[in-house]
Amino acid sequence: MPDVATPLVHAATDVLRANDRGERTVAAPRLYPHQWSWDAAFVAIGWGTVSVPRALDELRHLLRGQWATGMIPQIVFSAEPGYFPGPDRWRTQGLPTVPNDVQTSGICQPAVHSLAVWVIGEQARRNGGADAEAFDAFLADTFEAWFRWHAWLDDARGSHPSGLIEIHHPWESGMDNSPRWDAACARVRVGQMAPYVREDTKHVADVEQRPADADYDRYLWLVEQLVSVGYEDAAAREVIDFRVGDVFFTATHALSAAVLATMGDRLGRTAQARTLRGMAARARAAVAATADPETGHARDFDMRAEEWLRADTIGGFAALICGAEPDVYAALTSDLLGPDWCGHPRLANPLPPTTSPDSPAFVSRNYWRGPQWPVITWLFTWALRHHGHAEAAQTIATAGRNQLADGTFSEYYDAVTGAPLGSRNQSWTAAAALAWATDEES
Ligand code: 2M8
Repeated sequence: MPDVATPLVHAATDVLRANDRGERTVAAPRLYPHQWSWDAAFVAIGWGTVSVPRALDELRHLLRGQWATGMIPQIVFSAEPGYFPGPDRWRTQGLPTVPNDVQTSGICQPAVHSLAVWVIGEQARRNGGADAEAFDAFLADTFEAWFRWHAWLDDARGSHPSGLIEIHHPWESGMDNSPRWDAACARVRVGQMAPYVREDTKHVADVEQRPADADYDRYLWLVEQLVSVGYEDAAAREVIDFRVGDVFFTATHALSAAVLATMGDRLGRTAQARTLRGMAARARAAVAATADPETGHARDFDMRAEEWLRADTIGGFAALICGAEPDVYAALTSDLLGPDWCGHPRLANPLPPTTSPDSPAFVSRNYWRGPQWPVITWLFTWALRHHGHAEAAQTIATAGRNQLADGTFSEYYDAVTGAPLGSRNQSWTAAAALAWATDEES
């Protein structure tokens, strides 16, 4: 627990406790009643500031859903109702690679898990005693599982000559309806499929905050395409309409594989650590190679159309997550803090918007098309500090904490008005508040 238990820390802890279902935390109380992959990683970081054993349980529960391939699925389902699409739409059960005692979706999300293990490990080390012991035992037990996750990404999703990790669904990016995917989504040809009813729009005040129905048609159609090949990796690469090299995902894989390598060395797993460092280096080089010659910002690559995807989004700053040459890193940091991004005069809070306010695709209140997401802000502050830019990290972290002072722990915030949007009491938003409080101590 942070030494200075501020009202914000108390309130954030209460959110996690209310969303706690024993060994897993719902991503949000009504909108997302299951365990999401990258949410669980951030949530575990938040729990780590409250209880290291509880943080480790969160990650262990997520790993119950890991496929035999090594993939960590986007959702580990619970029996709670109210979310669509559920297991009956994903139809993963009974497949040879899928665990038979847990229901999961059939895609993945950004690989921030080993980063979470690292952050929790640092907390455990600071706490010492039983927490340090529990962490060491956890790492020895689960190292192989995290290794297999990165190895699967590198192998099944990293074979394109660009070296970028490919995704087969916008949901795999975690930034579902980001303008990053507009051009690639426009190429998805929706075919015949069973009708469906959305649940998400029943849980938000205004449907304009969520993806459009046309987006959902594509999302569901891509699921059909994956079902048609039994989620087999090589076949999926052939049939899927949406096949994109995701630069932000690639950056999270690079960062996580690098910190997992360091933990592997400590465990004496030197050969695996070397392999992980190789993966991290390849992924980092792939991110660097995407830099737009004009702006220096990272780009995604459409592997179907074989063309770069240009969109002025937070994805452009992917290299800040995985690291880059010092001059490149410094230039990107200054851009992020400058008048086109955090310092843009239209913004209510000087924080990274998910899309540039100057982009024609910017919508200040629509999901990943403009709003600020506290958990993404936290990730950037952690990475900036990790890569030696503590001052920039502190500047953004201070603004990030101010944004959370409204106490709603919202999923995202209107970039222009500052209004809270999406779900209230979103677990990973509470986790970001807790992580910031502890970052200041470390
Ligand atoms: C959002 O995505 C889910 C699908 O995965 C949805 O809209 O139903 C995204 O913000 C994603 O990044 C996040 O992990 C998930 C749960 O918070 O919600």
